[in-house]
Order: sequence, then structure tokens, then C-alpha cells
Amino acid sequence: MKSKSKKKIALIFGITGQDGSYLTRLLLSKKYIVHGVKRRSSSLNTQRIDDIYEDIHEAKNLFLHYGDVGDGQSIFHLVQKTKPTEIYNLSAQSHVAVSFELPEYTMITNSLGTLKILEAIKTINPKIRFYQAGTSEMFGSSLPPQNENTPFHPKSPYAISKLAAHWMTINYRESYNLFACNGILFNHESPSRGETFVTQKIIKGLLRIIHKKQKKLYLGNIYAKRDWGHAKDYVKAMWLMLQKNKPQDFVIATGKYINVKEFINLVAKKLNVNILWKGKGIKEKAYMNGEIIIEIDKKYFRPNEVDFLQGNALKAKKILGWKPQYSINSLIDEMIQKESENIV
Ligand code: NDP
Ligand code: GDR
Repeated sequence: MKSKSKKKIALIFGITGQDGSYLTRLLLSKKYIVHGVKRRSSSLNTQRIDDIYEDIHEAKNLFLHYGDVGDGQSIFHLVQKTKPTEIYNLSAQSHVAVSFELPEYTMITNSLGTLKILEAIKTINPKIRFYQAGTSEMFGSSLPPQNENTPFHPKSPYAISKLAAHWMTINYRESYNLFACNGILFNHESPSRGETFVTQKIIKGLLRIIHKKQKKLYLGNIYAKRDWGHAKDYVKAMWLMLQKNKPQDFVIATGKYINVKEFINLVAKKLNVNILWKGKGIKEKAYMNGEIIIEIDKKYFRPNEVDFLQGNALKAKKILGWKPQYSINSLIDEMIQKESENIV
């Protein structure tokens, strides 16, 4: 006799962010009921999911609730009320540079926020499956390629806050037998990437310069190397982790890397602009048609930089059957395409 399958219900903390918007689409396509937690803000913060939510008939499986991971009571209440089978914690103060300015707030949100969700799961229903959004930043100065066995050496309050959340997740798995997984995700971008992260800042900046809406772009360390993937691929990995028989931690990455300057050159080439680099260090500049279009500004340097991240996602490939569909080229093409639509 066919067993009656239980309706899957997801609760997403951080639904209004880049990954939250992609994960929501993925889960709705898999017929989940999706509950998302949004923060109260003075201006609208649901733009990334408005297109799904706007049409209330299409959105009959999507529900938004006010909440905040700084507020333990709201977390308990939401877990009790929505009765999720899976919880995804994507909420965070996610900007590395900002974490040096707001170290205490970053710890409260990223570390204690995770702890509060784990406590709610343990108390209300230990069968709920849990995904924690960990990061390659936790590897910090450990040499690449980094995998699940690479030692952590975090270099920012952000990375330290995420490392506490990572170990808390492991501790609750070991102590209380929770189905709790850490994703250790390398940088992933998309047209929905926040504007202050470097990929979006470069694409938006260069397009605005070409359209004469902006004269110059100011950047920090252009020699940092990153392993950049697409958010759409990465949220699939989050979901896959929660569908296995055993909870485990996984590195998710493309295995390829370039530095920020190479990223700029790739974008410029796709935009058919010739840029010429001159000078060194803080005096390095990029020129287009004899005009300076990129300068280095010390303000964007971090007190402690992570120089080189390149992931090895072999475990995810073997156990989850995961591999990225997007290349750096198709990622940039899509980001340029979307941003071009916004600019005209
Ligand atoms: P975003 O910054 O785009 O989204 C963060 C989300 O967290 C937003 O929905 C934000 O709400 C919400 N949030 C922030 N503070 C709180 C709070 N106190 N209570 C409830 N919600 C809160 O991040 P991404 O989507 O890029 O990343 C998702 C997660 O994955 C983050 O935890 C990030 O640290 C982690 N990560 C990201 C990687 C990447 O390359 N993108 C790589 C590795 C890890 P609001 O919209 O109101 O600001
Ligand atoms: P990162 O992403 O710090 O890796 O964190 P970001 O795009 O901010 O920086 C990438 C690299 O570019 C250098 N850089 C600049 N960065 C920004 N934001 N602005 C600049 O002007 C600039 N100039 C140079 C940075 O120094 C850095 O080396 C992202 C976030 O999504 C985290 O939440 C996530 O955990 C990690 O990726 C993996």
C-alpha cells in the first residue's frame, strides 16, 4: 500500500535576502508550504520576493510573518505556530566589512540568533530538520583549496560569529540528536545580490559609468581571490542536505577562482569596454578612453583580509549528487542582463 506522504512545511529565517528569495522559489516549485520571517523596517524589504507574493492566488503556499532572530519569543512562537518540517536559517548581518563596525550586533544576530532557533527546535519538536548558513569566511587564512577537513581560522567578527553558529549546530546535533546540517558555502551571487557586495557593485558601477550616470567607481583590495558561484545552484545544495538520511556538513563551491581585478576585466570585456590599468597599490587606477573610471579607496580595505578562498566540493558531489550548473561567465552574463534592464 502506498504510504501517505506528509506535507512538507519550510520556515525560512532571512527570506527577504538573496538566498531566501531563490530558496523560496525552489521550495514552492517542490510543492512546499513556505513560511518566511521578515523584519519590520521603515522602508520595504520584500522586493526580492514581491513578484511571487504579489499575486495572492499564485502565492497560496507562501506566508510571511514578522519576526527577528534577536527576539527569542518570536522565534518560539513562529516555530509553534507554523509547525515546520524544515527550518532554514539564512538570517544574518552578512557583510564582512560591516562586521568590523558592528561586531557586537553581528555576534548577537548570527551566533545567538542560531542558538535561539536550535533551542526552539529542541524544545518544540526535535524532529524538525535544520539548515545553518555557514560560510567559507570561517576558513579565513587557511590555505586553499578548502574542504570539510580544513582547519578554521576566521579573520573577522562576521566569520567568528558564523563559526560559533557552526559549532552550536554540531553541538545540538551531537547532544540532542537533531537533524542539523551546516552548509559551508563559498561566495555566491546573482542579479539579486546586495548592492554593496563587490560583484554587484562592479557590474552596477561599470554600467552606470557607460550610461554616464556615474563618473567613477571606488574599490578596496582588488587582489583578493574568490570562488564565485550562482545562488540558484547553492540553494539547491541547502535543500539536498536536508533530504538525506543522515545530517552532515558540506562545503559548496565551484572549485574555480579569480581575483577582483580579473572579475572587473571579465565584466568590462563583456560590456565591450577597453580598460587600461596603471599604477600600483593604493595608486592603481583603471582608465577608459583616457578617463579614470576606477580608483582604490582605503576606506574599502578591511582591518584583516581573507586573501584566497577556493573550495573543494567533492563530498557534496559524492553524497548529494550536487554540482554547479552556472559558470562565472553565465553568472556575469545574467547579472549584466538584469542590471541593464534596470538602468534604462
Ligand atoms: P543577505 O544579506 O542578502 O540576506 C540576509 C537575510 O537575513 C535578509 O533577509 C535579512 O533581512 C535577514 N536578517 C538580517 N538580520 C536579521 C534579524 N535580526 N532577524 C531576522 N532576519 C534578519 O544574505 P544572503 O542571502 O547572501 O546570504 C544568506 C545567508 O548565507 C547569510 O546568513 C549569509 O551570511 C550566508 N552566506 C552567504 C554567502 C553568499 O555568498 N551570499 C556565502 C556563505 C554564507 P533584511 O532583508 O530585512 O535585511
Ligand atoms: P565577502 O564578499 O567579503 O567575500 O563576503 P564581498 O563581495 O563583500 O567582498 C569580496 C572581496 O572583494 C573585496 N573588495 C570589496 N568588497 C566590497 N564589498 N566592496 C568593495 O568596494 C571592495 N573592493 C574590494 C573584499 O575586500 C573581499 O576580499 C561574502 C558575503 O556574502 C558573506 O556573507 C559570505 O559569507 C561570504 O561572501 C562567503
